[in-house]
Amino acid sequence: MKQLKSLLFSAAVIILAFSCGQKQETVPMDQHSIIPIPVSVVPAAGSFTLDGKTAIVLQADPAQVQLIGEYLKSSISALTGLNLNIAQEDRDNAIVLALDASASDKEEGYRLAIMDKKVLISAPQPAGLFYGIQSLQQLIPAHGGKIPGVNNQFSLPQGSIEDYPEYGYRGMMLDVARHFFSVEDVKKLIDQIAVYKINHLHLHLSDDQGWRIEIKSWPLLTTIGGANEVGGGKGGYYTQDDYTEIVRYAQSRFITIVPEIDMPGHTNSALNAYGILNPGITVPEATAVPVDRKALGVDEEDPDATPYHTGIEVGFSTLDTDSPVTYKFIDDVIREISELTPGPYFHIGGDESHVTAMEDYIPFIEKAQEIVTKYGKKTLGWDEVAHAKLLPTSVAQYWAKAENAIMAIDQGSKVLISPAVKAYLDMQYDSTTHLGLHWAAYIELDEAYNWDPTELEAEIRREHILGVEAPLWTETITTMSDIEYMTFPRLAAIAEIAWSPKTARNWEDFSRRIAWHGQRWEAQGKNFYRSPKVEW
Ligand code: TNX
Repeated sequence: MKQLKSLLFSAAVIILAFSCGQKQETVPMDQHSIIPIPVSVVPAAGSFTLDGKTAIVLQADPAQVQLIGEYLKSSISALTGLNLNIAQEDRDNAIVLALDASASDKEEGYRLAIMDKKVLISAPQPAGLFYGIQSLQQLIPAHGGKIPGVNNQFSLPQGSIEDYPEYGYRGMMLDVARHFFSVEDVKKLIDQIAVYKINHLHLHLSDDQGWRIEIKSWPLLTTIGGANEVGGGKGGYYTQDDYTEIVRYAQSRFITIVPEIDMPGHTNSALNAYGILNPGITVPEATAVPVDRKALGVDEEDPDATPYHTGIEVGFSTLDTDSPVTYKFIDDVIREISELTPGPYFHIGGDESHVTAMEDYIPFIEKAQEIVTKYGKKTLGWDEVAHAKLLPTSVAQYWAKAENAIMAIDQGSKVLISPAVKAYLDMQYDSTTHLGLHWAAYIELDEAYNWDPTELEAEIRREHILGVEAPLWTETITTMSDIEYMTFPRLAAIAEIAWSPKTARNWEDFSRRIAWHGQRWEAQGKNFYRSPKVEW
């Protein structure tokens, strides 16, 4: 009996030891997997133990940081299963979020110190706290799902990080016009890109195939123009309330929404709705589909309106640049969207207007720019807009032609760097990729990583560059899972180019760090491309 008791006792001891007794190995801070790589990481010996008793302490006006504290709480809960309390008083075993002007002289900078009994994230602005949280989350050795932590304790390496971004504009673009994506999908994407300190989401809200945002003064844009997509599906659109919800959600993740209405080309979805805007363009016959206005609840026929474009050919449409109605139309559209948009930019597109004569294109862009200015926004446009006289506050988005980007610079404008051959997320990874296009290039992960905005052209120098953006065009992309597959891992590479100093970047090290992210994505059920260049 005694023997049996002692046997049971030892068994219990062993089970306890395995189930909750020991702590995990701590990976030292200099072997971290943080993406984008921070400016400076100084490891120290020892660890901090995150457990159910750890508190989140807010050392700032709650109005400014309460939501950030809650974001941290829910992120930690998703990763570890721990449910932390939020408190105001300082104490041991705490993650402290402190607004502190001396933490960094950079607007979006932050400091993260992990000590024996405390984690301190300090920053001059709430945005910096949010970025500090992103780095902290990438030091937590658990990915959610099946949690590897023992005894509900998670061991974080001691050390300190000082960090700030290279560029103030770190963006992604989602084309919701070729295929429409729901508010829920866009929110999910916002959460995914915020992890990589992306701070702008450009929404391509209109194109030949679909008009995706409600304009109250031109209601048929959505009833008719919204009811189509590539392949001829039913499309969809955001009500103004939906758009506002996206804007607010993005704000809570320190992401600015940049709305784009592409003009004067890429406008067939407006010409579907209002024949009065149509200068007499021809929709490619093979993919033209008549609009059944009755079926959409619109009684009047409009013989001047165009058929739907269900294909992916570009460059056949234009607004009538001579007609006063056109300017009334774009004034209304820019006004209504600007009123819903707190961010500083309105993107007027301006690309591939192949059927607009240059002598018409130039004054059109200049007028559109004036209207954007009238409604208090700065103009963004694809690089072709540099043919027009740009305001110094306007920004040209370099996607195709360096000479256009240089023309913009020569006029005193800044450029946003999105070269199709490096930064286009719709380009296939290689010839076997089942989604995407390859007109610009195949872009493997190392190709997406190994470049620098200042090394593309001698004339495009650091001081001319506003930032970097990775666009995802969606001719071939129809689901959230498709979005994830084309976006990850490449967006992480672009994010590192936009955030981290050139001197801190290195492909070998990135390929090691990204493998860790692959594990986290896998645990989170996120789709991504398992590049053969990485040992996942
Ligand atoms: C070019 S990039 C376009 C888009 C297409 C994209 C496909 C740009 C300004 N125009 O209309 O969707 O290629 O990669």
